[in-house]
Amino acid sequence: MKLVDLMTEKDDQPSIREAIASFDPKIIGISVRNVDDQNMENPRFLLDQVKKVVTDCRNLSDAPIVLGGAGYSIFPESALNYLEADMGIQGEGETSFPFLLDRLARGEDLSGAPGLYLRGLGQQGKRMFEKNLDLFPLPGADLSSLRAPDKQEFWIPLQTRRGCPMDCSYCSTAIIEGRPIRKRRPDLIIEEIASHVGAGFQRFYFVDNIFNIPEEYSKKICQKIIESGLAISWRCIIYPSKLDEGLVHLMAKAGCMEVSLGFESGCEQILCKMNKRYSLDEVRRTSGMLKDSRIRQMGFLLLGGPGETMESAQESLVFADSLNLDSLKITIGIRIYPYTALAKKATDEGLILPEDNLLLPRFYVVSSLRDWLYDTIRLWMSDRHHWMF
Ligand code: B12
Ligand code: SF4
Repeated sequence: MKLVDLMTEKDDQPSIREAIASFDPKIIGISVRNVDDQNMENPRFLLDQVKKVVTDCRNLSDAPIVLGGAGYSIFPESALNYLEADMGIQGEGETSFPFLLDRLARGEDLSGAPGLYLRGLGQQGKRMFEKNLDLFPLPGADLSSLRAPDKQEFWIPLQTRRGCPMDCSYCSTAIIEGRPIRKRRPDLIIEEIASHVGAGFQRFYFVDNIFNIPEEYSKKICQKIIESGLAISWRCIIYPSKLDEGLVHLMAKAGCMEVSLGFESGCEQILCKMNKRYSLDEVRRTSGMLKDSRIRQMGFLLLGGPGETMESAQESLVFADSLNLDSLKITIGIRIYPYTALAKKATDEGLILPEDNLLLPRFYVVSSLRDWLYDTIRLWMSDRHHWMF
């Protein structure tokens, strides 16, 4: 087995050529994390680069090419067709990929293989969400050391749980990881962190969709880090409610130095339309507690979606400004993902057709506000250098 990290390569082809020549693989897996950058003004569609990787592999090897990853999982059929690979696995790969390898090695029929899509033949088997995540090994420090020679600077991604029980109107996460939260045993997380610390790493990024839910589990993770005496710093993504003072204190004591705080709007009506389950008071309280504990905050605003008006957008900017965040990322227009409430709304309003291929980035924006939003944000940003979009 050989791992090629194309994220760090300037030119993909030599690395692919070298890897394939070195051991003549029987199968090639490609991880497709991002389809595009969700930027409506100047979208970067990233799959043409991936298609080139698929073509290079095809020209150098007869091995079947399998796709997987978060981006792929949102569009299992259309991404497979677009990229012209042989097959793809939707969702988590730990069970499905070995299952596929086993069937292929035995020359058996692939029908029923969990989460598997074959190009031109569609889905072969129902996808699986393993309840007991502890059955899946964590990557370990050896793999990270290969990827990151500069250990002091690198943020090790670490996932403690999968799934998100929230149901935000525009979000594709449920398609990737499902709704129920599935958690790893905290002891195993600490072991993973300790092995990285032993190898010289000290920065971690908890890539859980929401770090603060369920609260008791988050507290346990923090307590275990504190008890372990591991001197680490870390970041995470939090939901702006359900964060009590006890958890914030534990997070700070355990080394949390920054959170992503995606409150997305400063207008209660818009929050309601996005199906957010918090009020502006809760966001303010959460932000205040984080500030008191000296945890840096990167806020997020998502403007131009259903119901947005000049007034609601202004309210959002005033609200975000009042929080005195360390940084703020503003996105104008909302990327439309299949099977979401936003996709339904966009279809009902005739913005997209039911048969449109959403793999190619489409955005929901109140069209009369589009130019005004860009002009207004640019004006606000001119003297707020910690804001970006
Ligand atoms: C954490 C996170 C971030 C963090 C990353 C921190 C870090 N240091 O890694 C931050 C906040 C920085 C971030 C930024 C962005 N993100 Co982000 N992020 C995520 C998130 C929540 C988790 C990703 C993760 O690490 N998962 C854990 C790992 C273990 O899972 P995994 O990679 O999916 O792998 C599993 C399976 O997919 C499968 N698999 C993976 N590869 C393969 C390969 C094969 C062959 C097989 C068989 C299986 C397989 O098996 C694995 C184990 O089960 C996802 C949402 C989600 N829940 O997936 C969004 C997500 C990936 N991000 C997304 C986006 C758009 C972005 C941004 C472009 C946002 C922006 N506008 O700036 C940037 C891009 C950053 C970049 N350079 O890539 C989108 C991508 C969709 C799209 N349109 O392309 C997602 C899906 C969110 C969403 N629902 O819209 N992100
Ligand atoms: S909380 Fe985040 S991950 Fe969960 S549904 Fe909302 S946007 Fe998606």
